[in-house]
Amino acid sequence: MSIEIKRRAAALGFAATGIARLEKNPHAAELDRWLAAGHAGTMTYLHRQAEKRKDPRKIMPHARSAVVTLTNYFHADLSPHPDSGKETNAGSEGVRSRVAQYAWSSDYHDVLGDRLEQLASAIREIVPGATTRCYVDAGPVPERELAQLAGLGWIGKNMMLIHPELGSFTFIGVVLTDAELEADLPFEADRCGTCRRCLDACPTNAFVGPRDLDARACISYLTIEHRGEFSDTQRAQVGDWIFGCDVCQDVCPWNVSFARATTDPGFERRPEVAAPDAHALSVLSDDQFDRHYGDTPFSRPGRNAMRRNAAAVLGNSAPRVT
Ligand code: B12
Ligand code: SF4
Ligand code: SF4
Repeated sequence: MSIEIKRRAAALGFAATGIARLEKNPHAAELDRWLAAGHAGTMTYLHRQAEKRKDPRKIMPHARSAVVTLTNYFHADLSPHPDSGKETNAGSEGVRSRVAQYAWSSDYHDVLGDRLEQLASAIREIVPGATTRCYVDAGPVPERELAQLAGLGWIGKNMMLIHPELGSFTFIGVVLTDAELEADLPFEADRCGTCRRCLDACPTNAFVGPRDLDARACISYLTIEHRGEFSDTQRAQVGDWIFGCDVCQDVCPWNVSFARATTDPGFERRPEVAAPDAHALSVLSDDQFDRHYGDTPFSRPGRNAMRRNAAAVLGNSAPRVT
């Protein structure tokens, strides 16, 4: 059954699929410690969901197995290190504004949501009577943990799930089911070794240590999850990132050596999200924003936060008067 499920997942376009038996999260203590340290900032939903993340069997009645998928979204662009002086995505006014690659196409929640539903229906066909539930990003599912348990890769020091042949520019999608499926072996090796490039390259020093990110200082959190205005410190931390941040993945040798451009038609590059004009974005009306970005990841922070981000990037690009 497991082999047939993986075959169907590959036919649907998933780059890799593994199966984990649902058990208590072996890293529940790490999650507790991370939350207690305040590293989740204002993402209070992570506190509310903690019991389910610590024991994913509680997410769905009678759940036994997790079918875990990876989808490659890499666009073959390793943005330069901020100190390298190399320019990227210069908009019409010559202002450099960067967007994390996972957002360069249509909203992955929609694309993968549909694809996971098709996989779920294949599972119900292969295992008659089985029930299923699909998750991508939203929901109380410890996705990276399950991917590691399903043998898909290890958790890097940057906290990303790294697949040994795909790298880390992947989305994780999960189908939970009450079917008893033959599970894969967890990926036990830690292939980071003595490397610490991601920790040293983070522009805001957001890593307290290996696999310990204080989200409050992470540009991804600031530009996507943070609500309200930026403090002066936060505005400066954002630098030229208008949405998300890729630095701790761009420098990872596993991406530099192994990541290959996606050929997935669901994740074709859309210029208006991949390289937005910060000036134009900073003055968009509600209607214009919905028209241009309603079906993209920019809709999560929404118009006001994106205008705030654009204004911060523009401010950071202006010559400083001393
Ligand atoms: C909240 C969140 C964020 C927050 C906090 C990030 C963080 N590091 O926790 C913010 C907004 C900052 C964020 C940023 C990003 N995110 Co995010 N995020 C999430 C979300 C919704 C929950 C993650 C979470 O629970 N964090 C709390 C920490 C403590 O839990 P954890 O990350 O699961 O870590 C577990 C393991 O590390 C394990 N563990 C600890 N020590 C050890 C040691 C070993 C040996 C092992 C095996 C395990 C282990 O214990 C932890 C608890 O179970 C997930 C989706 C989901 N439902 O899981 C997406 C998710 C993790 N994000 C994702 C992405 C793509 C990103 C960004 C790359 C986006 C971007 N380019 O801007 C950045 C990357 C930043 C980074 N380096 O982590 C992807 C990651 C895919 C992948 N291949 O890993 C996910 C899985 C969404 C998806 N479905 O694809 N994100
Ligand atoms: S996403 Fe950027 S800011 Fe966040 S931890 Fe990685 S390098 Fe640092
Ligand atoms: S940059 Fe180095 S330490 Fe960081 S995740 Fe990649 S291999 Fe691991």
